[in-house]
Amino acid sequence: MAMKVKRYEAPTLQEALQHVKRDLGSEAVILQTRKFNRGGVFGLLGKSMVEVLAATDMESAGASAERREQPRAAARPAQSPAPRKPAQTQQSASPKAEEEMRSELREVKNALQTLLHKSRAEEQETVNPYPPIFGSLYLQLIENDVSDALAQDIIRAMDDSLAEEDKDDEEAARAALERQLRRLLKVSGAITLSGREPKTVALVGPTGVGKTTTIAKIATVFALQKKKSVGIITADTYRIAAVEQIKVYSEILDVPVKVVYTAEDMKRAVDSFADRDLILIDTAGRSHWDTARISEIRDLLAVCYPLEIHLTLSAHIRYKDMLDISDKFRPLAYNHLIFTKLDETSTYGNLINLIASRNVGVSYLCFGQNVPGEIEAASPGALLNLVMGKPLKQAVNAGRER
Ligand SMILES: Nc1nc2c(ncn2[C@@H]2O[C@H](COP(=O)(O)OP(=O)(O)OP(=O)(O)O)[C@@H](O)[C@H]2O)c(=O)[nH]1
Ligand SMILES: [Mg+2]
Repeated sequence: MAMKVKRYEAPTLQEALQHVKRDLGSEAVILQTRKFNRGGVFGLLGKSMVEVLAATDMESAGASAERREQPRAAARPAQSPAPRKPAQTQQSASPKAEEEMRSELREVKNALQTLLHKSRAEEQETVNPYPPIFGSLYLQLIENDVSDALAQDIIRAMDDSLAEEDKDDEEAARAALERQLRRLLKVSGAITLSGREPKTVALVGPTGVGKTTTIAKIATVFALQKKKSVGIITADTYRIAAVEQIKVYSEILDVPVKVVYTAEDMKRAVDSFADRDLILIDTAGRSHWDTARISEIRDLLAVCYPLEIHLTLSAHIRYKDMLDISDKFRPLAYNHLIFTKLDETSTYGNLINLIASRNVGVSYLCFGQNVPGEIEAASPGALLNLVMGKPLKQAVNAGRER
């Protein structure tokens, strides 16, 4: 005789038992019941469910299925074919058959016991040890596009950093989250001038991300607000309009601009700005797949070391593209990140994902087309506000740390 063991899930025990009865018949033996949570975050906020393990012998299961299929036949025994032996009649089975059945039932019970031990052990490993506030903070990170892996790392680190008695305290949990985010957020902030030598800063990156606009914004901050002497060099001679664009800004700002075509030109231009506080170098936008053109930029910049190289990225692109771009521009040895077009997205988790995966600090955040303005030196506070879903302007202003 073969046994049939099945697992049933339902929101309540009653419903689960109804399934068992319908499926296996009323002779089914209930071997185990347990409650568990389905879905949610780390098993939190999930739906409470009941699991029932039930067993019956195949014959009675078959009989019950047959009874379900032929309810009328049972009501009219005279017209029906010879009925199958119902499960109850097993009482009249031979002692040998009965012993066989008992021994099989024992085997099934043993097997089930082992299985249940295993699943309990697994359950204990996966059951969430975190309090509900951790679940809602985790959701907040996910809703803001922080990657699942990073969000889980953050929650785990929060858990490690908090004393047991503080874990249910919302304020303590939020403070722990802030600490973890600040730990991850590498920020280099505004360009600092080094003193007697001019600080030389180049912006590189994909096409149309806002390099030229950002150079104009930075030039404004230093030339007009900080009253520093600034020189601009453009190596973007690829598009005719590019030179015109930078010349317009240079006239408005009253900042000299030099156009360079070759490495020798670049060297001369940098030398000619030796008396300046800040030299800003604009480069042509390059597709990150165009390794040959990225190498051209590297050759041009090679003559003006030491310099800071800021990889400029649009904040609204996919995380995968950010990773690809940050990889493909590596030959340029960039040492800072600028995020532009923050105004063209509403979630900022990607910034955190990228910063956490690259050992490069963020210098500036840009959030509009207007020059001057719509640029802010990056700060942990601003990034933190952004990733926690504060409105953009509020986030960057509140993040200002002077
Ligand atoms: N919304 C928004 N638009 C921006 C921002 N920065 C630049 N732009 C716009 O993006 C477009 C391209 O800006 P550019 O400064 O020419 O970009 P680029 O990286 O120099 O472009 P290439 O030199 O062609 O590679 C322009 O329309 C800018 O006004 C920003 O922070 N937010
Ligand atoms: Mg440009």
